[in-house]
Amino acid sequence: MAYGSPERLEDVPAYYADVRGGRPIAPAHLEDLVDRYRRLEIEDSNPLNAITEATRAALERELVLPVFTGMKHWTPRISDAVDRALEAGADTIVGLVLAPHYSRLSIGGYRRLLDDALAGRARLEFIESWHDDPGFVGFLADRIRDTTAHVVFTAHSLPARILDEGDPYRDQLLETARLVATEAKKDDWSFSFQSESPTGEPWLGPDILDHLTELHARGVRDVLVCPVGFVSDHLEIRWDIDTEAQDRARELGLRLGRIEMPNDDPRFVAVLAEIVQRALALPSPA
Ligand code: FEC
Repeated sequence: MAYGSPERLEDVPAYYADVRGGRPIAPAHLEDLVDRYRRLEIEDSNPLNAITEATRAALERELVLPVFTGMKHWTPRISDAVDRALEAGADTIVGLVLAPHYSRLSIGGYRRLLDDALAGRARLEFIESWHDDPGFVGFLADRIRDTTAHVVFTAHSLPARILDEGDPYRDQLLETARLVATEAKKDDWSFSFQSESPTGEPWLGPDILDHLTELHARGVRDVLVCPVGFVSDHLEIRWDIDTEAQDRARELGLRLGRIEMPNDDPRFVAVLAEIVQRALALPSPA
């Protein structure tokens, strides 16, 4: 399962309505979102959904099991994936989200959609989180191992109220960052959030834009961003990091690089396959 992205520019209003779950949308926020997608050149087709499809197809080859894509906020929907799996004769379904950290607001939402669609028609093995999976940690550690820059690990922010609810999201993110830095033998690192939405309530911080300013004030001049809460190139990477954070770094006189995202890298697909095999209690693929 993946977040999903509008297929064409004209889909953005319906997509945003889905993300908002029926709550009102300020026209200025919609205009701003359309503008961000326009600048990513998704006029007639969206390369971001194509990455999810490439990852699905590679995982299917690696597992030698049928793999179906279900999107949280676009098509094919999670319910479409369930229908297709049942039509194909599945009696057990593994639910894997292409996001490693559990929050009730994020993975919990995928799970609710999957449970509702499945309605008990097959056994469900749902993977709640894979933030400390050794293969994933090793994969990211290799992405930062050779850098001499200060590494900033990032993930999507969420409303700060999740902390009062005992949500494990922030702790899991910091755990991934710590494990990756330890494995790569990097002491010079920090963590910040990105992609906060204008919902009118406080979100988890620090936000990466403020964090870059603070790092600059501390004398840091070279930064490598390592997003740990996302696994592919999408709006939040291509816009929030490659455009907005890059602009801020330029203003500050900071060098800012970013790791290549896992996408459908065969080694990353092998990591996903192992996670699925473990959920099924089957031997790892050769
Ligand atoms: O490439 C794309 O087209 C989609 C990129 C995309 C990803 C993504 C991942 C996460 N989100 C999470 C939480 C929230 C919460 C809200 C929210 C809003 C948006 C909007 C867009 C958007 N998100 Fe997203 N998110 C992506 C895109 N997200 C677009 C709406 C406009 C905006 O605010 O910029 C607030 C909803 C509300 O208004 O009530 C909360 C979390 C993740 C990481 C986990 C995952 O991937 O599922 C958490 C990718």
